Amino acid sequence: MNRVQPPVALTVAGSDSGGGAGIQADLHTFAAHRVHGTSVVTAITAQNTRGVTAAAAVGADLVRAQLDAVLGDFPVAAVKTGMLGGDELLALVAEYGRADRLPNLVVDPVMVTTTGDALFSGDPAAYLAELGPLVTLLTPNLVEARQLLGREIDGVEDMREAARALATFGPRAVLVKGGHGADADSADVVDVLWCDGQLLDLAAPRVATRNDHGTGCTLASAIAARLALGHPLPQAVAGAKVYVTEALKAATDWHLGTGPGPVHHHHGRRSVAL
Ligand code: PXL
Repeated sequence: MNRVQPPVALTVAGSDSGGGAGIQADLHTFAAHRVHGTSVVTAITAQNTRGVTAAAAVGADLVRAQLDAVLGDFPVAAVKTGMLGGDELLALVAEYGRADRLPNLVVDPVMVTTTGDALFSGDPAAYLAELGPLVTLLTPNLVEARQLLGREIDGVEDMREAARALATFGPRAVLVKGGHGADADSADVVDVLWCDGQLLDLAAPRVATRNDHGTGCTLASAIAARLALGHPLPQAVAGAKVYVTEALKAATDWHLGTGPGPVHHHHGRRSVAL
């Protein structure tokens, strides 16, 4: 029996009613890491594997109240942000960051779903201006990195350049993810990590699956969970990538909806009901 209490992580993100992305993916991921998950809900999406049919932002006052409730009581060791919806909640999160209340801050700059639905209505440049210096790790995919920088990014050398450019806005580290890249036929997916002035290419085998809904949320929250557990940043990123690859592999045969379904967050573990 493990009687040691778990570290605490916080996700600030939107709800995905289909349970594959957003808050639900983050809490699954924290639980798989044996980290206690707390959550601040920023938006509610009506969503399944086929797409988003409705969405509403949670008001800034209620988001503030959730942040105060969690941060005023729990020893939060790491924070992940996902869907912030627009400029107002972005500014609110930045306010808590500037007050030093968001340790080990992993920011997934969520802009659109993989099904093409917009999840951020604000100015992409505001992400860097507001949050840049407060961020431990920024995790844009190629689409988000293009929007943040306002230019095309093609190929790994360009991703390295983009990571360097994003790092000038002040984060300790930037992970530019190549998973949705044009080079979909290559055997490996290459992400580029800029960390403490060094560039690293991180390759992982490409998993042939249609069930990739929520992989970005899952990766960012796995990194936050590992930071909460005390892993150094580069190791947290590398370990989280292995976790996501295994979660993708374990769900390849799932048909939980007719569109791209969730990954298997609890792969490798027997049900507690067995
Ligand atoms: O993966 C981006 C994302 C973030 N947050 C919510 C989502 C999605 C993608 O579907 O639904 C709530």
